[in-house]
Amino acid sequence: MSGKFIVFEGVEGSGKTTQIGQTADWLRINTDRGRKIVVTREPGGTKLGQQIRQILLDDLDNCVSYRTELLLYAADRAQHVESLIRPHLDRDDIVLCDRFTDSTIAYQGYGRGCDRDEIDRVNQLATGGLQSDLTFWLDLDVTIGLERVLLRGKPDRMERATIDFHQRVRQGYQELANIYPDRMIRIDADRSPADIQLEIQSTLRQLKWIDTQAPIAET
Ligand code: T5A
Repeated sequence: MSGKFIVFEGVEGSGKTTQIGQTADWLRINTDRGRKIVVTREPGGTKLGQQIRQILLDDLDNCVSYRTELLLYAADRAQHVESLIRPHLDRDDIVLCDRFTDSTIAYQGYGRGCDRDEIDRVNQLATGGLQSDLTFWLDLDVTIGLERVLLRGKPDRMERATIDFHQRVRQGYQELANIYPDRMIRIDADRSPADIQLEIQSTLRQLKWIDTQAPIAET
């Protein structure tokens, strides 16, 4: 396996989707020619995952127990890793993923209070030990993120959780960033999308597997 796996994490509305799109466009121009850039997400990166995503997010009447929720995210991930992420990494592609295992630790662990050892075991089972090469944590005050999400329309099942829940999730990310400073990079997400993108590009330019001659794109 020689590809690279870059994950974007953060609370609701922190701008992950926006930044992944811009990063993919920039990488397509600025990495070695012929290197494929793949954009995917959790939950819902595969056909089966889209059905799991519907159960987890859209069905507001469905009372999902916390342990069931943990296992559904893990089932989505197992399918995603095996059928999409690993095959692309094996082909030397760069995979950009909206959320991965840290989301489970932050949301089901810190947010819901599920047991951390149980989460680690479930994550290990789902990923076979795959970890990101780099994770951008877009850090944002949860109230700002939720306001952005509400402006967009009706909140989903997770977005409807209490502010306390979302604050615990953010705290979870903070603790993960403290524990894994080499793999997890905090990005202040309370700035314009253009400024955030410049910092992401600047970080990627310092990595050996990006063509460092490439200029930072004007955004
Ligand atoms: N989950 C997921 C778990 O509980 N456990 C798990 O293991 C996993 C994998 C996923 C949900 O599942 C949970 C977490 C989530 O609750 P989702 O719909 O994929 O659901 O939710 P998010 O990943 O949070 O995606 P969102 O689309 O809600 O947020 P993004 O992608 O972070 O933000 P984005 O880019 O869509 O932007 C949101 C809005 O803000 C604007 C955008 O234009 C958009 O309108 N915006 C900005 N506005 C001002 N300044 C900026 N810098 C902005 N950047 C974007």
